[in-house]
Amino acid sequence: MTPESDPHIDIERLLSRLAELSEIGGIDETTGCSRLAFTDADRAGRELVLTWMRDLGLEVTVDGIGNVVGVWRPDSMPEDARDLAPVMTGSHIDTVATGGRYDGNLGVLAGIEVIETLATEGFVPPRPLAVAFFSNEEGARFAPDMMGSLVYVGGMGLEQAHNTVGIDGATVGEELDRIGYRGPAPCPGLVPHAFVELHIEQGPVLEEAGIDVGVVEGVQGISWTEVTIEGQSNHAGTTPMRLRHDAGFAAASVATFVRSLARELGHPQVGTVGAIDLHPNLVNVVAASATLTVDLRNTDNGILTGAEQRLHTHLDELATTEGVAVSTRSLARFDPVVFDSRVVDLVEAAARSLGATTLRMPSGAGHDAQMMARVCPTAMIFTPSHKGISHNPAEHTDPDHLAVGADTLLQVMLDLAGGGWSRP
Ligand code: HGY
Ligand code: MN
Ligand code: MN
Repeated sequence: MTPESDPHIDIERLLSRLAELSEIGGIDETTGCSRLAFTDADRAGRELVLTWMRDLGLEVTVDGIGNVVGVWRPDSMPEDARDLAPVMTGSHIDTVATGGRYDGNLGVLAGIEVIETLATEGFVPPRPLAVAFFSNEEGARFAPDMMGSLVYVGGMGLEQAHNTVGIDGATVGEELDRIGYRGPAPCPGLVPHAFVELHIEQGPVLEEAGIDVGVVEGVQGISWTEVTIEGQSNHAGTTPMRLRHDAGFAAASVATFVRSLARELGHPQVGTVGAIDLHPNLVNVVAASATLTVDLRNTDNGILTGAEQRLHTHLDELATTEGVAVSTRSLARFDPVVFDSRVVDLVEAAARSLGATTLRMPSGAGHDAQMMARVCPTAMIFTPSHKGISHNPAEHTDPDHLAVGADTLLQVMLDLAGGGWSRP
């Protein structure tokens, strides 16, 4: 059931907040921003979004890893409804170092916008609504990704999360204390009645197909591995090729192997070597050591597992042929996730009721929704990404697509909350 009139979000207010938030950690001459998890920029972004949540009258809680949940229980909500599990939306406001203004931020600000629209128009939901931002979704500074929502659903213990050491040597616990976000709310957190996340697609599918809204049926599997290669530093000019144990060459060979493996397995397999650190990283020294990361993903867990095994076989062969020592550490491993078909159907119906074209699809990127799916009925809504660009300051989505995505979110939240809406 939906209320007598169909409310619509205020796109100008949403655009204005997206712009204002993206100025925190803003990247010069772009619309992008850099707010790695638990940095000062992340703290500043949190403060701004919390201000919007509190101004809206949400009951805000902060948990032991800094996840923030704002629950809307309007004063006129009947007593027996106030303690019902909320319909929750949300995403993340931490970004990668070359972040765009929409990745994660859209889902959080659209959630605030939906509640503000309903509150302004005097709607009283039959159960509470909530909007959350989860800590460290990107995992770029502290692996794994989706760490905050993983802790929220009980998939990782708080102590293990707090002891996680980042790429710069700091720990999550130290940084949470430094920015003042080790909160008192318990983990695992409040289990919602249902969860729905609005997010940009971050790929080319919707725009190439000319589709307005992605109806996300699930998330592909993710495998992150840190590879450490110990060779022997030596003189670049005097050391014959036959005597080298070159960690730099070995690292480069892993990168080319990952690319050829992805090509051989074919779509949707993807493989990325995103970080390579050489030591001593000098022009005239054969590299002594290398540390690199390998990101493998596939919608099919069997193929993904096979790709991981092929990687390890390549590393073993490399150790023998190059005479280097190779060690690995898993940074993240999440199986593919299938969303609740009832919520997926609601997303499709809601978008179409607004006149949007829709396409059912998997998510290539990881999202907090894949963790929330462990505890409640969950699905996602995608909006197109211009030229499929993301994790890049040039990330862009047209306002019309943002508006229909947010209105779809509003409609799905109305539907998930069930009938019995009232207006005093
Ligand atoms: O890595 C991901 O898919 C997400 O951006 N955390
Ligand atoms: Mn994201
Ligand atoms: Mn991201």
